[in-house]
Amino acid sequence: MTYIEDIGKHVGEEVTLRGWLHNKRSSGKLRFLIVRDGTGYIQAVVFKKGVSEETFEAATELTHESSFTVTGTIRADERAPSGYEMDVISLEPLQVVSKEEEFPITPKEHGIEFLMDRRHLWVRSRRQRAILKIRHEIVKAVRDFLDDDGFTLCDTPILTPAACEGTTTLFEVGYFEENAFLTQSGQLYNEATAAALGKVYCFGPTFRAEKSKTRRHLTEFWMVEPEVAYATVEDMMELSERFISFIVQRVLEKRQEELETLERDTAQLEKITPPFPRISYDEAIEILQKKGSEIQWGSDFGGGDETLLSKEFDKPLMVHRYPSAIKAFYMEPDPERSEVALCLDVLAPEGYGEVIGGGQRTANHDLLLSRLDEHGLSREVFNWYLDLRKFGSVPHSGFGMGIERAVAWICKLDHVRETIPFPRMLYRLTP
Ligand code: NSS
Repeated sequence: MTYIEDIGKHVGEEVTLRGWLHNKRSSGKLRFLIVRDGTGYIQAVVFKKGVSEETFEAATELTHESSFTVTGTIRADERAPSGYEMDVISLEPLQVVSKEEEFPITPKEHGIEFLMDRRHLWVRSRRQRAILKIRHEIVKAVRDFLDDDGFTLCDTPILTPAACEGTTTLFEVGYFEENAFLTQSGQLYNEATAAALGKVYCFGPTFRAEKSKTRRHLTEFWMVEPEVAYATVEDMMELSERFISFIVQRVLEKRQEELETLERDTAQLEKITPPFPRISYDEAIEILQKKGSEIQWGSDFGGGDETLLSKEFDKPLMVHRYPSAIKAFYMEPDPERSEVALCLDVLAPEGYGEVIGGGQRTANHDLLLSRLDEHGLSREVFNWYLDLRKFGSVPHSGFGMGIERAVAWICKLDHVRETIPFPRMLYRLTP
């Protein structure tokens, strides 16, 4: 079987491609078919005198997104966008899209809801394909980086009895006798496996019953979460900058063509190398107030504040030591200043905002117990988690990176809805 991505190895040979009609142009005795097979695009030229009557007729009748196989000889052509063209010998339609019900997505502008309703067909477009290829590259880079850095993948459960990131965004599941929810994060379980294996990560779908309808929020998203025993928040900053830089450089190396399809300014991405700027929450508040934001010390950043901050820097910005009061129950307080937590957020540049959230976890049993109480969380449900503070508790830290936020930034997309094959949002469950 021959795929378009390997076509350069077949110059001068007769090959058969199996694909779909991306586009067609006719001119007298010639039919120019743009064939796509998922791996690439190539122009196939049908010359009336070079083929049977049936093949010429089939090429003439072929409609947008019809499926077919086509056999021909491959020729190098400098003018062709892919560098190659096919001179068609024969063509066999498999399923021809009826002229009465044409493929709904055409080169003309469609509204976003129209496209989202047809996401199952929209994924075939050149632009969506480029985004999904880059998403795949990012996922692979994430795994390669962590695997080569000594991390062990430890999958964490999706069905859980407890909240990790606050009770306001929990998805309830009615099946078990006790309360059950879809996981918001694998972190709590990572903390257990980190005490067993040292450096671990989980990477799976996570769920937030977000009531917010923003360009950064999905209700179902994929998060990669490394967790390291004996690590501090400073270690996490160092890990974050190496991690993000590796991913961006890998995409630049492997996905030039797709970045070009998206017209991504790659000069911005080339700058993404360690070290990244680091500022405290206090300093961030000062910057924001100088920029005219109304924000006061003690408030969490809104999307607008994050955008303002991340536009100030051309590398990801690491903000550390937020007020404990606005962070999750498990955050370790700064021993020098107990009102702030040893946590970090990484804000992507070009206005993208938070891509990573994490920090150091409370190691002390009694402190953790009082935090659970303050947050109205059940001691019983967290019994096993408290155990980790009874049996060889150590300082430990980790973070989570949302894959869709990373894809949106690296591809420079307006909204996370295009970063995942089938997005789930407040008002979107289909297709
Ligand atoms: O809530 S986070 O800030 N942190 C955690 O869940 C920690 N328990 C992770 C950890 O330390 N192991 O979420 C982490 C990241 C955040 O920076 C975003 O990139 C992404 O997860 N995230 C989201 N992406 C898309 N949609 C939504 N709703 C969303 N929420 C978080």
